[in-house]
Amino acid sequence: MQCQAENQTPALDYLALFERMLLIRRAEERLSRACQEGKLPGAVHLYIGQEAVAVGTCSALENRDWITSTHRGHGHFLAKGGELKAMYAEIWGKGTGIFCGMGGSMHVADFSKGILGANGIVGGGFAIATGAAFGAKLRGDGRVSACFFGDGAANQGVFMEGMNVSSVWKLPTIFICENNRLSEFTVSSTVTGGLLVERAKPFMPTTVVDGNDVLAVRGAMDRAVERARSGEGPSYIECTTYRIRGHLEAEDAFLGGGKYRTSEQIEEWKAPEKDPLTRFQAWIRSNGLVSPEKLRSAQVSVAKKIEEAVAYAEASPAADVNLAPSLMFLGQEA
Ligand SMILES: Cc1ncc(C[n+]2csc(CCOP(=O)(O)OP(=O)(O)O)c2C)c(N)n1
Repeated sequence: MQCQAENQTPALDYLALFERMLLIRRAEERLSRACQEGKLPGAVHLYIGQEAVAVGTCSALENRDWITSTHRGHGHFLAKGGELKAMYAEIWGKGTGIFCGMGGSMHVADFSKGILGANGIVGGGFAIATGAAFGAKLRGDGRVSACFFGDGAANQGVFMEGMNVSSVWKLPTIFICENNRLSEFTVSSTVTGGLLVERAKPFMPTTVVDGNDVLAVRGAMDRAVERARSGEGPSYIECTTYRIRGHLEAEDAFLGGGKYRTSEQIEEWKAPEKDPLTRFQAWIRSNGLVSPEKLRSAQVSVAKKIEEAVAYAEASPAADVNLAPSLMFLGQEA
């Protein structure tokens, strides 16, 4: 399978795109290992197989732009410039984590990078992203607000509310559906009527792209960002992709031997011509866009970064449980 290079910004940094996808992949493989070793205090939902969506979209955004994420949020966090060490420490439940270790995997956020947060509430990002877009519109600051959500989340009513408000007020919201065909332990087509893209069409321009092709995603995002910044309003981008890992690590314990997909299907999506990372690497190599040496040194530097972050998380002090009540009442003291 080829990567789509049409409508691309000439100045695209292919190595940076590759490195960021690689960082997300390797960081999550390491999380999987840590989970199997019993080192993580909470659940992790891995993003492996969907990296091209986070990187293709976030690479088109500026630091000041907003994103809202999902329960499967590590890729979004890292793609938008979140710090790996702070994310790992959070997932390890340590005081040096981005939320002092009190939130875990489903609450990684960094407002200074425009990351409004992962979210354990399926569909929780629709209203937050729309609100951030409304704020940008009121201030006229030119910021864009990108909302990641899964095909399962598209069955939440607030999806329609977010699209409606974004449409009538011409808000700079970009709805990014990661259609990985699965919703927890359910095949989405068994619980979803019609095509998701049809739900967005009455409100805004829509596009369905190959979500495992980082350049196709980037091209669609560039057009949506341009439209949002110029005040024309929202866009909907549906990225077709596939989740390689289970809904969450330790899925087998939940399923108790039950199955909701075949191993052949997983293997099919892991194939080099479908996998977003190996496919993009093959494409940049065969087109002579990045030298094999640079690709090798990217592998080395990413591996080093990950081990440093693991060491940092493991050496950090545990979260201070006394923070729990003060965080809870923080908003009520004012
Ligand atoms: C409001 C709400 N309902 C149900 C759940 C349980 N739940 C967690 S993830 C999930 C499936 C989400 O599917 P999708 O939006 O397609 O995201 P994906 O897991 O495929 O990334 C469900 C039903 C939840 N966390 N929040």
